[in-house]
Amino acid sequence: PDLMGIRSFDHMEDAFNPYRHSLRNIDELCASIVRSHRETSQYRVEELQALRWKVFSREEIQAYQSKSVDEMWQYCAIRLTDAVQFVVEFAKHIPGFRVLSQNDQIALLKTGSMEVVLVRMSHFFNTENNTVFFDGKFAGTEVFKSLACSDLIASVFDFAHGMCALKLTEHQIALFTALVLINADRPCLEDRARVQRVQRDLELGLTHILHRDNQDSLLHKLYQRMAVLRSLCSLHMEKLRWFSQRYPLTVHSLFPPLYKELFG
Ligand code: MHQ
Repeated sequence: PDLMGIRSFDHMEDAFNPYRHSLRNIDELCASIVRSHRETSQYRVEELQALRWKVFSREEIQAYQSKSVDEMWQYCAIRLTDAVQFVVEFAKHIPGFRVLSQNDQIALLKTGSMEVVLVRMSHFFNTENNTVFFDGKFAGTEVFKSLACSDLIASVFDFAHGMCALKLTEHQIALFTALVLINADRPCLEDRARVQRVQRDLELGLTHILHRDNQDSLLHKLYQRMAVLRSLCSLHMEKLRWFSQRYPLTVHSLFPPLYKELFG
């Protein structure tokens, strides 16, 4: 009877404050994701701040512009893959990601890693002169001219501009990118229910920190950005198909294996 009493007391306390237990877990989840985000961010904020006005010279821009299409694609694929590698590291540190099957982890990375790179890119973006930190200096859209996909580049820069306008904190970016990655709507998932459970926890986490920051209205805007991300990534895939039809050998023998594994 004593044991029963203790049990029912526990139960009553739970019923009195149903979120007490889960809130502590959510706090821990948020803290862990923020830590993972920090540890896997490619550059440090102070580092980039110091380089903010280091832009490419006219000669350097001309050098990028006079590269051939396939040379520039290969070059950018390598830079992009570097950034993706940090995102893979980030994913591996998210508590809910590790528990998923290998196949589901790969399926989520295939669709989500590029999206996370684009969200992170807004951190390396200078809105005052519309440049992004690329290859050691800040580059405008003209640097990417020889890729021959100016529509994609313009959309990616627009997206970065829009993200910057939201002025997200480091915590908000960490939770948002985790949620971009762990999305139960992605194709080819084996255990969709499990991904859904992790996604729900992350949604609770994001809602929780937005509420704490007094910015509940951001949630809706962030979901809107997710839709834009999806269209940017299908445009990227479309360009890649176009490119690999013209330069199959470049993709086959010169693109980084990870890039081919995720996007090819
Ligand atoms: C990183 C630095 C960086 C490097 C490369 C041609 C191709 C493979 C992809 C930047 C599609 C074009 C990329 C170069 C375009 C979407 C790619 C080309 C952060 C990310 C960033 C700025 C990449 C962003 C996406 C770019 C512009 O630290």
